[in-house]
Formats: sequence, C-alpha cells, structure tokens
Amino acid sequence: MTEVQLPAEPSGLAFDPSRSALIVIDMQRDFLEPGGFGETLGNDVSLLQAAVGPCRKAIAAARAAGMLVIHTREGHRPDLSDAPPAKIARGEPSKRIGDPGPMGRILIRGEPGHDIVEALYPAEGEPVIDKPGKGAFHQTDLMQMLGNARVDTLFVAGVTTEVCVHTTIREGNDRGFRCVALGDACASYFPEFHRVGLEMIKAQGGIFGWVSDADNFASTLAEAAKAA
Ligand code: TIU
Repeated sequence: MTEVQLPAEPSGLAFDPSRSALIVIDMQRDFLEPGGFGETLGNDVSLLQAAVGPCRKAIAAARAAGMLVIHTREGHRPDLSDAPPAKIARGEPSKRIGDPGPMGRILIRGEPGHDIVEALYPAEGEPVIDKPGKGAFHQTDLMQMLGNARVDTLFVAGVTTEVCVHTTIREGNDRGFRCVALGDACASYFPEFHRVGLEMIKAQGGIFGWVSDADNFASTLAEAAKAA
C-alpha cells in the first residue's frame, strides 16, 4: 500500500499502513478496575475509562485496514523472579505486587486482574506481549516482531500516558521508529500529567514523536481504503 497522510502535531505524518503497527499498552483490569494494581497505589482508576472508547475505535480501524495490532500487559511471573526487588518494595501501596486481591494476585500473569479489559479484548491471532517493565521493548520480543513485519511507524494507545505509553514511545523512538501517540486513546490517573505528557512528545518539532487522535487515525485509514 502507498503512503497516506495523517493529521498530527507538530506536523502531519505520511505513513504506510502496511508498515505500521498499533500498540495498545496495558489496558488491563489491574490498571482500569477497582481492586487492582492501580488502585493499590492510591489512584482513582475510573479516570482511565476515558481511553476505552477511543482505543476501541483505533483498534477497529487498524483491524479493518489489516494493520498489525499488538497488545501489551505489564506483570510478573508467579514466583516474582522477574520482578525487581526495587519495584516490589517501592512506595506505600495498600497491597504489593504478588499480594492477593479481589482480582487475584496483584500484577501477576495468569490472574484475572492481569488480563485485558473485556471491551478491548485481543482478537484471535493478535500478539499479546507480556512485559515486566514499563516499556514494551524491555525484555520482550517486540523488536523482533516489528522487524519481521518491516514496521517503521508505531501508533501507541493505552495507559498510562506518562508511564508505560511514554516509556514505550521513548524506547521506540531511540530504536528508529516513528512513534505517534493517539492522545485521546491514552489516559492517566493524573489529567495534568496526561496533558503535559502529550505536550512533551510533540515539543521541539516532535522531539520524540507525534501526537494525533483516534478519529484522525480511523478516518485516514478509511479514506486510504476507499482510494485503494
Ligand atoms: N502507575 C502508572 O501510572 N502506570 C504503571 O504502573 N504502568 C503503566 O503505565 N502501564
């Protein structure tokens, strides 16, 4: 497929949908629902609901365009052998990583809380990357997967804007990918961090990426399909 033009900030971006991927970061019950990791840290998890509708729209548009859709989940092995002690010990959470909670053990693979929310559940065959850190490239096979698919542009959605979305965009940018945050498809427990997090990406002429939104992403892909 040929390149299409996405309205974005600080400037529009020409991209080839067949060389692009949508990465949906950590839309897990542990972050979005009461009783999970996010709430144990003292957060109002309802704030993250704002990203669900735009994520749905972006995922549907990517699937319709045949674009690679990749989901990630933050979490650890049940024996905690991949969880840095500094991460487990940090702060004063009401429960620590690995402790039992209403959705199973906090931030542990295989537990109900670790799974992706029902509204955004991966389709059959879509890769799900389990990551132990904040960035999706750290200790995962994401780089191999993107290289095999000849991807050069990443559209990033999910939570939270200033933590796992930012880290992944920074990692991707340093690895040579053009990274676009779909702003309304991201969310934070801190609305101000969400706003400023997006500002940081696109400042200085797009210092480590671009910012667009789910509507522009979907309409650009739909127009490309009509023109094809
Ligand atoms: N706490 C918080 O804002 N985020 C995380 O711990 N992980 C992700 O962003 N996924």
